[in-house]
Amino acid sequence: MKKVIFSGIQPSAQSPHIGNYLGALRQWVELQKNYQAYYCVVDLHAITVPQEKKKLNDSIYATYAMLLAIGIDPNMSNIFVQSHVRQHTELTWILNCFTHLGELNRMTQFKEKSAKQTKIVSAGLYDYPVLMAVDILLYHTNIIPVGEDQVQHIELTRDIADRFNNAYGEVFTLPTARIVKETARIMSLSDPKNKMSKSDANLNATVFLTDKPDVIRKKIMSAVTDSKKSIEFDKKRLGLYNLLGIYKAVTGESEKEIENHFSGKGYKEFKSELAEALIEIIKPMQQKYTTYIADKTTLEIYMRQNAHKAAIVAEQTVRRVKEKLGFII
Ligand code: ATP
Ligand code: LTN
Repeated sequence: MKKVIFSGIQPSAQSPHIGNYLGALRQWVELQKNYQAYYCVVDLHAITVPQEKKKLNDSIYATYAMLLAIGIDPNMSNIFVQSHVRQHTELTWILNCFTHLGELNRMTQFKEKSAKQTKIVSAGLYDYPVLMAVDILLYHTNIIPVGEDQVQHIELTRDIADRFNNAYGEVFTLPTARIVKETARIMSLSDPKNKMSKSDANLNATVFLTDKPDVIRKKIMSAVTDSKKSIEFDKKRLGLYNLLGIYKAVTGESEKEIENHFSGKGYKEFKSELAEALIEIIKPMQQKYTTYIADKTTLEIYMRQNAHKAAIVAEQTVRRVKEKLGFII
């Protein structure tokens, strides 16, 4: 039996960005070959902060289409939309009752995201990690390929699962995060102290997989660096270090090779080569994306078929949990 992997992405923008891609999505494509994979467009997570109806609807299609375009195969992997599988909300209620307030209070993503909200902070944002735990636990997931920002949520998932198992017997599988260290945290181009994020208000901070070549060039050329000249991997030079990390991830070259290649050259040459390297890997994705997004009927067929299959597994888990609790099923 193949081991199970699960991962999710929020439809919180019109497209994933290169941080999502290098930190997580690129691994999704590789791992689907050897695992039973579930990949989820987590629309219920997206509404934990305010969303506009039309934009959200477009983003769900767009995110789904981009996952196909980067190489997720809907016949090999179960790629589905979270709200299409009702068991996610049902089990969230139950596991809320096995989660401590103190645990949710410690979540750094909640602290960061709630601080950014200008109007209200929803109970959904607070409860976000429990819904995420449910996503993972419903499918008996072994491995979760994610960026570094999600590690704390996965630790909480294990704690909730363990607590339930200890009280009622083995129901849940304890999952493990899978991180690719070098790309686990791609930083913002305009403020390299913060992670690159889909919902960053500053559009120059983020390279989206749908950005046209000229936009990519402009964003990379204006990325914040420093006043030094040499192109070297130096963790203290935050902006440059981030850009070099992206270059390394995209080209597959070693740090030594990269430093040699740019020795005696300056930021302008480095940045323009980085922009071209990015354009090169993004171009084929965009070509496929254009085809997928033009055919919403086919996207909906994939969504429905895969949600149906996911729901069968999810329902078995929910029934098991209810039975353990003493509910009449
Ligand atoms: P939002 O800004 O709406 O919170 P996000 O950009 O953080 O979105 P998610 O949809 O929350 O993106 O994350 C999808 C996947 O991408 C997750 O596995 C997450 O860990 C990973 N990821 C997100 N941002 C980065 C980043 N800057 N570097 C590496 N991985 C990232
Ligand atoms: N919270 C995640 C998205 C997400 C997820 C999941 C990731 C929702 N459910 C389950 C892995 C497993 C994020 O990237 N912000």
